[in-house]
Amino acid sequence: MSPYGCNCLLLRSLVIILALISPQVSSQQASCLAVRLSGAEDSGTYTLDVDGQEGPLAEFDVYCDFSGLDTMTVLHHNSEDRTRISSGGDFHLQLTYQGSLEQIQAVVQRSVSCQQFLRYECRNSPLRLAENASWWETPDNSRVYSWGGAGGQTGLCRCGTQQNCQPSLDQSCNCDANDTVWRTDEGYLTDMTALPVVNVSLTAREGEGYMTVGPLTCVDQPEFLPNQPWQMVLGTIILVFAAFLTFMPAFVRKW
Ligand SMILES: *[C@@H]1O[C@H](CO)[C@@H](O)[C@H](O)[C@H]1NC(C)=O
Ligand SMILES: *[C@@H]1O[C@H](CO)[C@@H](O)[C@H](O)[C@H]1NC(C)=O
Ligand SMILES: [Ca+2]
Repeated sequence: MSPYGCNCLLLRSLVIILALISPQVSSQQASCLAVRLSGAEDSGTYTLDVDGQEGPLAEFDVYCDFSGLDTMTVLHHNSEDRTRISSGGDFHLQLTYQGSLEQIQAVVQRSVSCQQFLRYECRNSPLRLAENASWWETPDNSRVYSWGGAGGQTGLCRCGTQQNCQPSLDQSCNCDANDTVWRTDEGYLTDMTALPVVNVSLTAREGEGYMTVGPLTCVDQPEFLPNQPWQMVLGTIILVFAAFLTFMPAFVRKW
């Protein structure tokens, strides 16, 4: 029996609802969202244990971005600067991430979406994706012959999927113009089964260019962040109801 002398089905239901809505408490958070829900307000580097204490993956540091409504996990690598490529021949950019590929893939798997920026600036330097002259590799070492913004379509850059490459609309990439004008092929890779990019290769290169590969950025599951109107309304109703139960026991006893 409760202090109110009722069996308090309502009160018990309330406790259960509150428990479901409030953030889960654990020693090491599994995601940036969990860090945020535990009260952290400032974006910055936080330590995650993505698969929890029982899971085999070790803790590692990520950057959590709390600046927007979406909670973003940013996974940096060692080669985010724009890399100048002046000599011909083969070019290979190997990326090393803060965290192992297993840890990063675990973040990807628990995210709603992930993206990674890929840009090639070129002068007299075609990508020739359809001829398998350029590609990037996935964590399981498959080669992807598709550039940023092309939605994974093989042999194409973004302009190729939209048929608006310059100067000729039927090119696959702007860089395939292979002329003396500086051109750019860029966009985001978004295929969560293929990310992160582990390396980028250009073979039998000509001309000059710059390669840029951004960090991997993932959006956390929204779960119960009170950022949606219905959650705020529900939260308010529960608070008012809880206050009512606390301060008006006499009234409650009649229930
Ligand atoms: C690109 O242009 C250069 C010189 O303009 C030429 O030598 C080269 O063969 C061209 N490459 C391709 C793939 O067409
Ligand atoms: C690209 O990275 C993968 C994984 O680290 C590695 O196995 C592969 O040899 C690399 N490719 C090249 C061309 O070095
Ligand atoms: Ca673990």
